[in-house]
Amino acid sequence: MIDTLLRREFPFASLKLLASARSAGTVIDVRGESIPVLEATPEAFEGVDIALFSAGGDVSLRLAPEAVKRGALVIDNTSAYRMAPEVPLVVPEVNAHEIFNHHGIIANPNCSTIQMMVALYPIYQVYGIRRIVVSTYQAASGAGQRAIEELKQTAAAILTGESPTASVLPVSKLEKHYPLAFNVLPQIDVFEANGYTKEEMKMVNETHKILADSRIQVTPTAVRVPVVYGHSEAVYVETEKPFVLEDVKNLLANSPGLILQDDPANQIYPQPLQAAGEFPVFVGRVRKDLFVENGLSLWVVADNILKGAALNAVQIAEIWVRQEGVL
Ligand code: 2RA
Repeated sequence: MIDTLLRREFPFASLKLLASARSAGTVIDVRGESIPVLEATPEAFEGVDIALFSAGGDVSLRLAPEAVKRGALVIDNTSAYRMAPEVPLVVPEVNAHEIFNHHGIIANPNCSTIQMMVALYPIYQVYGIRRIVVSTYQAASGAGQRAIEELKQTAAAILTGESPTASVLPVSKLEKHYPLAFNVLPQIDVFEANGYTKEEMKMVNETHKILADSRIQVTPTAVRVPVVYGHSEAVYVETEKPFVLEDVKNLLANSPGLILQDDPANQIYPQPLQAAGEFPVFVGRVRKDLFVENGLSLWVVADNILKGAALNAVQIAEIWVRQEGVL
């Protein structure tokens, strides 16, 4: 988050770093200035204009209202408020106007939904979308630093002939764990009663809320793959209106936040290793279904930590600052 603020040259006059009591006292160097990390208490939000929250849903539920009470605009990176009707759920390339309908809190969507929305919104606007079938290939970093460490440890164990042990993935709070190295785990977050995981249901519900269209039939399968940074998605859509493939490619090539990387003859297509550390969403392998009249397949890749989290939050803050002259 700090890195993104600096890379985007966000116009902050001062930066306050808040964390749990355990992390308070650490000093972080920002632009050559040593900034102490303070404990996140309700009073700590006094004088804060914009509060970027990314410390888990419980912390957001406890402290976001305190920050709002003290005059801050909260941009929340957790799932705590995403589906609350009075809280806008914003992907700036799609529904930036919602930023101005907030009541103190704006929610940042889940990473896998954000990149899919950036890629699909131009298509939705021009052709309409009836149905989305999406399979994700999600990086370990989506499950946190411990998951990254576990991926590296399990890979090292297998490569040296030891048996890998896992205690974090697929879901740290559950009892059963499986190694991710040289493996693929079709479970991200806990299962719901309908057989879908929470991550998959986020893709359904958040798509409906962001596009303000709950008629779209979304069928997701969310999968963790042994990649450190960068989520990939195989997205299949059925549009309402017929399309010409070249027109769709041109549309995607000229849409905000998107880079078209689609040149099969030269083996050009998005890859997480190349997308890691980058701000845009990359789209490629754009092709027409062989059998279904309005069927279209896409391959969508983005840095889940940047566009899927920090960058999207900072973009929301940028728009707010620009329009409101807050700072
Ligand atoms: C994941 N969706 O990749 C999560 C992170 N928000 O597990």
